[in-house]
Amino acid sequence: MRLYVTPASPWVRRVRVTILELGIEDRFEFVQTRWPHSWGTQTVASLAPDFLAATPVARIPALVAPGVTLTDSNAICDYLNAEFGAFRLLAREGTARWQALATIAIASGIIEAQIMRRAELLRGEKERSTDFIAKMRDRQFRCFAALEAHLPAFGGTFDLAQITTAVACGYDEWRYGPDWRNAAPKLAAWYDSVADRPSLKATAPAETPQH
Ligand SMILES: N[C@@H](CCC(=O)N[C@@H](CS)C(=O)NCC(=O)O)C(=O)O
Repeated sequence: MRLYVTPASPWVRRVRVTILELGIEDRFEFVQTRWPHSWGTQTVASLAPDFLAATPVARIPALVAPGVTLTDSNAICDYLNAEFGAFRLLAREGTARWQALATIAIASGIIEAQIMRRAELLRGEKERSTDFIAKMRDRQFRCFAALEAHLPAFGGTFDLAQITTAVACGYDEWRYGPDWRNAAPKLAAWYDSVADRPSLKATAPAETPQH
């Protein structure tokens, strides 16, 4: 299978952590993508043809697997969990599934806000909207605080709900610093308790190579 990646993307990271937690990394070719800083507001003309053939959405992650090509980390994680994980990282049905999806939706809301804020920050100082940046930061902190109520439901398996939550925490720490911890001190303590997992260590965020 071929997975299009970059180490800066939290959406990619949740897929890469899922792959490592399932122990199936030897089945993948990881293809590094390159993005100019203008990606947030302009069509990137230099994307490789094989990447565009895999995903007309032109976003990472994208997975080319036997018989199916998937764009979007949710679909990819769903696929990996079903095909290679026997539903170990996300229940196939029932209350456990809906509880996990409730957590994933909030953690994903954080990641969306983080990326939109990043795209806005990459615009010139005169073009960027400080209101929009503040709105995204408020959303991040509100969702981090809300996730504290989900902690009691976290079980012994580092599943997709925990993976997505940890990735959201890790991205905020890397890109925006430790402020998120003030919004959610109990969540920060949980994050510190899982941050040394090999799957998280091996996928620590780093800047995307540019053209
Ligand atoms: N909902 C998608 C979001 C993917 C996404 O936005 N990826 C970003 C990188 S973090 C991207 O490729 N952005 C390029 C662009 O928007 O042009 C997912 O879960 O995979």
